[in-house]
Amino acid sequence: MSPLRAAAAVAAALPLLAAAATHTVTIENMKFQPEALQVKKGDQVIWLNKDLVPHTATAAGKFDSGAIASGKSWRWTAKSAGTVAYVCTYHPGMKGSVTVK
Ligand SMILES: [Cu+2]
Repeated sequence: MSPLRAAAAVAAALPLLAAAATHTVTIENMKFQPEALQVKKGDQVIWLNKDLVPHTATAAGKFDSGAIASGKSWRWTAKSAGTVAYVCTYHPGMKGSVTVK
């Protein structure tokens, strides 16, 4: 790619970068809130643990936060479209999903 075309490609990508949003899933009372989240490709999702016990946000083969300690958070960038269901590996009854458009 010529330098000029490369510059044009970067310029074309800038509006997308500027539009990226951050969404927070609060983990509280042994629940992911919101349980079903919709985001756009490139957006970031932050899981914030407000419980006193550690939790995870784990989608086999897609993402795995590992233990998120009380008061801590974990961040993931949505890169491909589709719905990803996830659980907390410590409390399998805790379920959530992220739909990436
Ligand atoms: Cu948990």
